[in-house]
Amino acid sequence: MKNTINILITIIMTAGLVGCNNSEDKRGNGGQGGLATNAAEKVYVAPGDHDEFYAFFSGGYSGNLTVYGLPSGRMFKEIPVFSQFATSGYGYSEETKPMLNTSFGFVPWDDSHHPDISQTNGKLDGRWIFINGNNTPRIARIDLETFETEEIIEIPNSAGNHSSSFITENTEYVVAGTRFSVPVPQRDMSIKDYKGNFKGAISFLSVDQDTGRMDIKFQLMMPGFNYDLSHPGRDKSHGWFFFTTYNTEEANTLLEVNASQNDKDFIAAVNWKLIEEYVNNGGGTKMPAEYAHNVYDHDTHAATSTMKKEVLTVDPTKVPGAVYFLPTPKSPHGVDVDPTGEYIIGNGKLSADLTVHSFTKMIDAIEKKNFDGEAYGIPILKFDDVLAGTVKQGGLGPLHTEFDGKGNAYTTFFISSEVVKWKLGTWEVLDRQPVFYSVGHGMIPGGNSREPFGKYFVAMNKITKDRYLPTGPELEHSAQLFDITGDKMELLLDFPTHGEPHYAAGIPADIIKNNSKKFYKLAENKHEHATITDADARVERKGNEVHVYMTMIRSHFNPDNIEGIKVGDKVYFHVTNHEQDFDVPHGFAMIGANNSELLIMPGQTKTLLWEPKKVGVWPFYCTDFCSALHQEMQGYIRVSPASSNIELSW
Ligand code: K7E
Ligand code: RUQ
Ligand code: CUA
Repeated sequence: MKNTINILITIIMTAGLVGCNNSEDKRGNGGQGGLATNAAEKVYVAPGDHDEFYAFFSGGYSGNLTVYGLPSGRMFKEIPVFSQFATSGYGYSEETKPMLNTSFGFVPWDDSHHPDISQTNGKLDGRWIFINGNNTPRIARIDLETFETEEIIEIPNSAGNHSSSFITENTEYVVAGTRFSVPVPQRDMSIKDYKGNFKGAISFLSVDQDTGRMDIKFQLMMPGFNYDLSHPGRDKSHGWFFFTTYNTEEANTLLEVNASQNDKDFIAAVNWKLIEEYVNNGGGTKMPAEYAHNVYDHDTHAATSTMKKEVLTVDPTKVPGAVYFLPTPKSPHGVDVDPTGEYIIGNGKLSADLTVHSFTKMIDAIEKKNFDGEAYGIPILKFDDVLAGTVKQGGLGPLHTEFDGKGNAYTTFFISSEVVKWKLGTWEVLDRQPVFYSVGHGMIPGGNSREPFGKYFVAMNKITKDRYLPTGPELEHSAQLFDITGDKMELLLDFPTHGEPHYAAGIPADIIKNNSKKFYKLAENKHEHATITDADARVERKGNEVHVYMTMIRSHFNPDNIEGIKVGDKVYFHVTNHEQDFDVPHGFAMIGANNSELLIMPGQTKTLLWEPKKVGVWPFYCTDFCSALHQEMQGYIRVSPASSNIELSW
């Protein structure tokens, strides 16, 4: 057993090199005689034309979300979520700083992995997109009219918020599962006492259907395994949620070896409807827990952060029938449910085969109470009772599976660096294509819904090596676009991605593009420091705080000369953009300000804090080229010594 593990580990460690040495067929044309002009035509979006799909890529360690067009592979936007973003001043402006507040204080960075788009009746509806922060456990909701982060909620009792942020088919819940089990509540205890004492919290966040507001409805306190990924049941399995586990050995050191002892770990099947009912009837235990809930309001153009004090926890053994374990070979990473809701696919990352469980068989086995013992009071179903089939010779190191809605599944293999297309039900391998190199997730637009749009498959590769012009030791990751409308997948395009996109979510552009916000109405601006008419532009002093109520329009600021500011003052520039037109932002930058600039959209107010340190006359200017007279859009602040008694004037 140990030998097998060591061999697998060696293979895993050399995986990158396998790709690199594969120099014969670097173009990835699968021997089809060069990338056809056909491929170029298929990805060509003529100037002025629009792409057919939006694709939202997680940023991994960039903490953000990037927006691409498919099939062109053009990047349109980076949406700041968990990380400060100088381009727009997100996390720097006074209005957006509260978004990054946590119970640990201001945490302006995270590691974002899995975006998922809201659904109604199992179909993409394009209202919101959710994404997880892995490091300091958080879930964010981004509004798809404004493409702005509207809400971030911290997840207490969690660490490594990885089996997140997947949603149920009416967006009833967004799920956040912990990868690292931890002491609950957190306390000072010996790490050696991990086994049996740490807990794995799986949180179900309810989503208000009008506002999108999230709230932690309950936390299921699972045994101390690692909950790696999750997937909602859908259609016939709607009401269930599936989670992969690894480290059911509960090792606390050298997991590489110690968590690979068991031949099988589990997929945990959670009947959330049953738990919801239990909780609605007063079940569960409230426990103290501190976590931040941050909400951005598009009327006030500002965020507020509230610290919550309590969370409702549920012990799974107190709700009979709520949780079962499905034995699944070889440290499964991804778990994916097909569009019919029948097949639950475990991607055992140390395996060559894929294990597919049957939802129908699972329900039968549960009814017959045919169990194979239990783990911490949770019944374990018999492997053979729930097995639907095995996909043989799949490749090596399966990670994630997507669906085209036509009965086919596409699994990514990290070690053998390929995508394998196979048939649901017959488990027959239909096609395999190399990717360059070492793919993580794949994505088919709508692949997480009942109705996938099975036209393209995007492979998100971890290793780029020779695919682009070299840019020093660090290269951007590479995505590859395949046409999957034929029997064989056809590679169309390579394009670079930003940060580390673990996963992506795609949606037909038609569903959201016509709702996209053009600008904010100035008359509806409810910012507490908005300056709606030029006559209200002014400067006010309160002790050493100075508030500048400033307006901007092509191509000047009002006021643009201010005197009477002193060293030691805290100057708040509340700047309102008076433009009322699509795509006319102005910027505001102040010399020596250590918190980036502001980029202010038409109708919006944003605030920059400046603490002048030096006496002098200091310029500020607009940072966004906005008109032929953009270079004229500037002003001066006179800063006098702290002892001066010059009056404010503007
Ligand atoms: Cu496989 Cu975070 Cu979904 Cu990366 S995870 S690949
Ligand atoms: S200016 S157009 Cu700095 Cu030439 Cu930008
Ligand atoms: Cu306003 Cu440039």
